[in-house]
Amino acid sequence: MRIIRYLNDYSNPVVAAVTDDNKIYPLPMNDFMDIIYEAKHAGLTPVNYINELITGKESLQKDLSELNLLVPIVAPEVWASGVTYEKSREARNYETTDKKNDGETCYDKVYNAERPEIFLKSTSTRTVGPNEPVYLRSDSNWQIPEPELGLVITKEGQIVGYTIGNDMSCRDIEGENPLYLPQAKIWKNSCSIGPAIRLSETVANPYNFQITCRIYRNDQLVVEESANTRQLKRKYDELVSFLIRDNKVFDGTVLLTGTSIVPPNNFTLQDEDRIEIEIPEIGVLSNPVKSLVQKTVVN
Ligand code: DO4
Ligand code: MG
Repeated sequence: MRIIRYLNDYSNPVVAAVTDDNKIYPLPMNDFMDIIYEAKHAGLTPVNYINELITGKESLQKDLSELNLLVPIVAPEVWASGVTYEKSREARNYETTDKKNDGETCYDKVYNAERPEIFLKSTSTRTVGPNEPVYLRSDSNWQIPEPELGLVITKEGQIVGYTIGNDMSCRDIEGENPLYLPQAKIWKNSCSIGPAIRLSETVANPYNFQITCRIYRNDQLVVEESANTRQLKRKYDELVSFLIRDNKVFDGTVLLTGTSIVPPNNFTLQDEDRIEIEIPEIGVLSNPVKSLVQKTVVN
């Protein structure tokens, strides 16, 4: 079972459950976390609670593709893990100019260290949902999407759902100096999540999500790559435990788990590209790409 948010015909946000046969049931809650709170209060699992609510109810007479989908949760903060896959370590080592002749880079070290790399990726005002544009920074010439599994957690660190995240990244800015990480990772619309949250109790093995990224330019497929969460070096609970340690974390925080998909090194995103990230159990997160460089109009 998945949870979505969409805008109804009166432009009001609605939270809804999507059952395994793709039927959509609007729910009487304003927020994903309300489902978790109310199910707990009723002594039921979220799925059993929703099933009680929707039994005998009419489903929406619409297909998912007809809905104006929103971020599935207005996450106060999105955090991200880095260099959790071998592929990411290779890509970071390729782009960094901070090379060591005689030993490990900071990326080799963090890949092998007990403490993972965890960084603040986004806040609700910088995070967009399905079909909203992700932006390109005006001061970078090497920008890529990072397709990642996102964990939706409570403030105690319980994983209550899984979503898809795009950790938009500037390889040249981070490659110039690892201390530029916040600028390489955070700007307007540099993070997207969605299109749904898959309730964790409905996932048999979260270390077997197949993630596929497709990038289209002028409607032509220019990049298509896949990876699987079984390649992850860390455990989800391990990443969460470092995030919540001595930290104030909000209910509904999203923690991205790192990328194992990196487009070819000569690839950079362009204005009007379209990025699709698919995890079959969750859906397809699709975002157009818009440049923040002002176009000069020549008369
Ligand atoms: O070290 C920089 C961040 C790497 C990252 O975002 C990832 O591995 O997904
Ligand atoms: Mg990343």
